[in-house]
Amino acid sequence: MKNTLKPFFKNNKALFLAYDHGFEHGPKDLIGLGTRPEAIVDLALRGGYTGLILQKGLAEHYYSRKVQTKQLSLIIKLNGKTNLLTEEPYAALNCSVAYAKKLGAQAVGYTIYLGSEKEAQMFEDFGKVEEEAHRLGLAVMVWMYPRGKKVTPELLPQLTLYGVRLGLELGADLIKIKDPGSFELLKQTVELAGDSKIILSGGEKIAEEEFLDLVRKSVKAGVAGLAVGRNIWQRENPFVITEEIKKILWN
Ligand code: FBP
Repeated sequence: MKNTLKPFFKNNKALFLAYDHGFEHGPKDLIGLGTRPEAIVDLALRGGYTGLILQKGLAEHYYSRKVQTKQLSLIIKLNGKTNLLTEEPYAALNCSVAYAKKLGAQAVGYTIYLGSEKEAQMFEDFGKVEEEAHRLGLAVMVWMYPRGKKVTPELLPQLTLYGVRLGLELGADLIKIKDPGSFELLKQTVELAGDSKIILSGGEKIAEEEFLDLVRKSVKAGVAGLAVGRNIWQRENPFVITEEIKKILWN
C-alpha cells in the first residue's frame, strides 16, 4: 500500500465518516448529530474512524491540530455543488490542495460526474488536483458518480464500472462509488480498480440491518473501505452502528 494511504487504513480497511452534506444537500439532511459539527468530530474520534471528510470551512472551525494528534486523519473535499442546479452537474473547486494541506489534511477529495456534459472540465480540474496532491505527499480520493441527462438508470451499473476504470487512469488512490447494485458488480469494481482502492459510499439512510448487509456484501466483494455519512449520524445512536460496522470490517 502507498505510504500516503497508510494513515487511513487499519488492517487493510478504511472507515471514513463523511460530513459534507450541509454543502451538497443543505440543512434538510443535517439530522440528529448532523446538526452539531463538534459532535461529528467527537464521533469520528471516539468511534475509531480512520478518516473524517469535511469541506474546508468545517475543517477551519472544528478540526484542530489537537484532533490530529489524537490520530484522526482528515480528508478535505476540494469541490462541491448544491442541489439547486437543474443543468448538467459540475462541482466547482473551492479550496486548493496547498490550503488543504495547511489545514492538516492527509488526503484531498474531488467529485467527478461522469457522463455530465461538463465532465471535461472536471477531468481538467482533477488532473491538476491529482498532480499537486501527489507532489505534496497527499492521497487523492475521487467521488466517481455517473450523473447527467445521458445517465439513465439502465446505464448506471455499467457506468459505475466505467467510472472505476477512469478513476484508475486519472490517478486516484481511492475511488468512491455508490453501490452498483449486485455482489458481482461490486467484485468487478474491485478488479477494475487495480492498484487503486474502492471505497463504498453509504447513500440515503436505510434500515439498519439492510445497511449492515450492504457492508457485509461489500467486504466479501473485496472493497477496501467505506465512506458513510447519513447511515451513521442520522441514526438515534451513531456509536452503536459504528461498532457494528467495525465488527464487519475488522473482525
Ligand atoms: P452518504 O453516506 O450520506 O451517502 O455520503 C456520501 C456522499 O458522497 C457525501 O460525501 C456527499 O455529500 C453525498 O454523498 C452526495 O450525495 P449525492 O451526490 O447523491 O447527493
